[in-house]
Order: sequence, then structure tokens, then C-alpha cells
Amino acid sequence: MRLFALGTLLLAFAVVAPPPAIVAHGRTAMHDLVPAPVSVRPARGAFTLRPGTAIASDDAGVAAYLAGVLRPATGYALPIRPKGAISLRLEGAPASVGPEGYQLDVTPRGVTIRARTPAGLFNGVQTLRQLLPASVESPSVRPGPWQVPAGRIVDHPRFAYRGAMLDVARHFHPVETVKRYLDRIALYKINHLHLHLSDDQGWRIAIDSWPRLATHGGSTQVGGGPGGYYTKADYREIVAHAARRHITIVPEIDVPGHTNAALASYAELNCDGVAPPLYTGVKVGFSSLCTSKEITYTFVRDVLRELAELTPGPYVHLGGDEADATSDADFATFVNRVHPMAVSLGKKVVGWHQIAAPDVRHSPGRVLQYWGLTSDDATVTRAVAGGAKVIMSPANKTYLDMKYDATTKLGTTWAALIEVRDAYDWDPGTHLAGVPESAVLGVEAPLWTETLATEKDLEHMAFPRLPAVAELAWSPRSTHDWASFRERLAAQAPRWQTLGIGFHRSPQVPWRA
Ligand code: TNX
Repeated sequence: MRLFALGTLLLAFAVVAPPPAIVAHGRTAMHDLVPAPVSVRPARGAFTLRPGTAIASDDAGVAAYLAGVLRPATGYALPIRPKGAISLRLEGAPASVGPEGYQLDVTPRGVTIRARTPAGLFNGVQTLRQLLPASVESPSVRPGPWQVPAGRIVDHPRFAYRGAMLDVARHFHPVETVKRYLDRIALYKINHLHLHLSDDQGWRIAIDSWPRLATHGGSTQVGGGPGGYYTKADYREIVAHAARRHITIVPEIDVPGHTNAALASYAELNCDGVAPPLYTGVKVGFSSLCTSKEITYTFVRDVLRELAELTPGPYVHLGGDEADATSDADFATFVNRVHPMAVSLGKKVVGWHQIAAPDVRHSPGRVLQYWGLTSDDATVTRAVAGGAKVIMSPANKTYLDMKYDATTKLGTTWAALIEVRDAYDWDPGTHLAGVPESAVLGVEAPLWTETLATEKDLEHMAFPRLPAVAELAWSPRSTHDWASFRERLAAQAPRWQTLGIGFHRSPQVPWRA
């Protein structure tokens, strides 16, 4: 009763009083961050950016990135010099920040970020960016003042793998869209972008030894549009853009199912030697590589060799989901042959959790991506006991193609309706019985695109749920708090507006203005 009365009082206060003036006058507060840092200690005063403020850095790449973020909106020169009021140092960070964390100190005299690696500095820079007014994201000059609230933040990630996935197979999305997606996920300290490069409806990466994969297999998409594919130069451009943001690209070639585009491109890959037509619908589970033909393995080996050559990161993703047109025995035979091929090319295999099938052998470094709906999966538990790590992508929490509610125009509903709070209120460290936190490599939010044809469509589904999942991947469990999160999320909206990101105005979030 008492509690209830207090609740009512607080509620009345919330309605009558304006929300805390977190973004008033363009100022931001030290606490207004997504993902929430490990520790925040605000102090008095603020640092003000001036036209001649210099950036000094032990890593030229991060300095150039930071200058690139700050120059357009401020219109300031912000020269990069050996000494400067903004100082990015690869020394002096406490050991607790680990390989990706940082310590950020802001005083009226300057800003210092200390980290043990360039990735740590980069993460500190993302925090600094969020401490500046949202208008700093503007592509054209805006009025200041450009103030950063004083204090100290010491921060590091909970999980090593913080991922987003983009399905460029169902609808092709051009290089510029992928680059912008990279820019945006970087703001939330996501460090992997998984690209779903092949599926029944399209093959999106040029493979020199099998050219028709892209030219024919990439020539359409869901609904019958023109599709498209990345040339190797395009793909390298994406990888380089990602690397400048300390993001690792994880390329996926989905095998042995989800392969109609490949089967349509080369008749000899089919058991009956007949190429099926290209497919532009949205059904799953009907296609399979011919596991009994030797040429299938030549094909996979060639593709993997060229893919590994384009991939500086440690992982290749080999799909393995919904192989309903492949028998269990054939699936195991196939996977047991092709996963070692990736390993021999120096890569670790990631696969959808179906690769944990009973007769599939563990390959060194194998990672399962869990996309199920249950809180218990015996095959995953067994694979984990055998040494596999898990990326958590439960479809009813992290699938960004699920509708927010029944009124959402885009997306689907097969896994769940996922409002922002649903995407946020779960714990990747305890979600799956038999998968302890120590076996969780990280968290990934996949964006499937059967219903998403344009960049605006992607934005609407990813924002604001992607930052919610990013926070689960980065922030310590102890900071998990919906009441705090929704306020901090609300403070991100002016930033998205400035960046031109069309987001879902969830009724669960107290958006300002
Ligand atoms: C299931 S998740 C799929 C995809 C679909 C997605 C749509 C997974 C590994 N397979 O093929 O695009 O659902 O939500």
C-alpha cells in the first residue's frame, strides 16, 4: 500500500515535472550513455572545445577518426599534433580495462583517454562523442558551445563479441548502406558485423573461380528486384571501413541449405544436374547442396579460399541452419568435411546452432550462434561441453526483423513481437541453461531482410532495439535497469535525428521533444 502510494506520487511527479534536463541547452550529462559504462564519476565543470584545440594520439587512425567526427559540425580545424588538450594515450590505463576498455578523464583543461590498445581508445572516443551535444553529429556547421561534462569514466566490455548482422541476400543493400550501418553500430561499441552474403534469393559476393554465383545468382532478390553483388573491390572497401571503426567483418556463406542461388548458377552442383530457376519468394528449407558429389566440395573449397583471402578477421560463418532438404546423415558428412577446410585456411567456424547436430565433430575454435526460442537446448549444451563457444541471438529477443507490435508495418512475427523492453530485459549470461557466462562469446542482433528493401526500412527496425542489444553485450550485469535504460535511450534520439536515422518512436521510451 505504502509502496503503491509512493509509486503514484512518483508517477504524478513524472507527469507534472519535466524530465531531468539531460539534453537541455545542448549539454549532456555524464550518465547519459548507451551502453552504460562500468563506472562514472562526475565532477564539477566542463571542457570546452575551441577552434584550435589539438588532438594528440598514440594511434594515428583513432585520431583521424575523432577529427573526422568532430570537424564537420564544429567547423573547427582541430589539428592533430604531438601534444593537445585532447589526448589519446596507449599508456597509463588501469589493467582492469583489459584489451577493449578505456579510462576517460575530462577536466576544464582537457580530455584524456587512456587504453591498452587502439580498440580501447576507439571505444573511449565513442563515449566522448556521446558526451558532446547531439548536434555534433551534424554533417554541416552548427553553433556551439561544444562542451564535455567533467568527470572520470572507467569502462570495459562484458563480452568480447558484440555483433550486428545484416542480411544482404534477401534484399541487396549497397556498399554505402553497409558503411553507414557500420558508422552507426560503432556508436554503440559493437565490434563485429556479420554479413549474410548468400541465401536462396541471392549470392552477393564475387567469387572469381565461380563467376556465375554473383552474375547470375546475384541478379535478383525477394520480390524480383534487380538484386546486386559486391565486387571484391567493394567488399575490401567494406572491410577497410569496418577496420577503421575497429569492427571485424564476419562473412557468411550459408551451406548446405539456403543455397538456391548457387544451385541456380551451376547445374553441376545439383544432384540431378539440372539448375533450378532463381528464387524470389520467402520460403526457407527447400534447397541443398548435393553432399554426395565431389564437385560440391571443390566448390566449397574454392569459395572458402577466396573468402578467407578477403577476410582479415578470425571467423567465417558457414550457416548450417534450416537444412531441411538435407538428411541428418548427409548434413553431418558435409559439415564434417567443410568445417576443417575453413580451419586449414586459418579461420574459426561460426555456424547457426544447428551445426551442433549429434554426428558433427567439434572443430577448433568453433562458435555456435544460438537463435532458438527456448531456454534449454540439449545439443547446444553438449557442444559447449565439447568446447564450443556461443553467440547469443535468441530470435524472440534479438531478431530485429520481428515487428515491435501488431501495428508495425515491416517485419514478421514468427519468433515474437519484440518491443524495446523485450529486446533489453534478458540476460545473455544466464539465458540458456547449460551455457554458463564463461561459454558466451557474446551477443548479436541479426537483421533479416525478407521485408526490408530500403535503408529507411533497416533504420526503423534496428533503432532503438540495436542499442538495447548492444548494451547487453557491453555493460556489466550490475547496471542492467530498464528505468535507467529508457531514459538514456531517450537521450539518444536527438543524435539519431541529427544523423538522419528514422527510428521507431516506441511508446515505452520517454522521448523528449
Ligand atoms: C530464420 S535465423 C532464418 C532466416 C530467416 C529468419 C527470418 C536463421 C538462422 N534462419 O533464414 O531470414 O528466420 O526471421
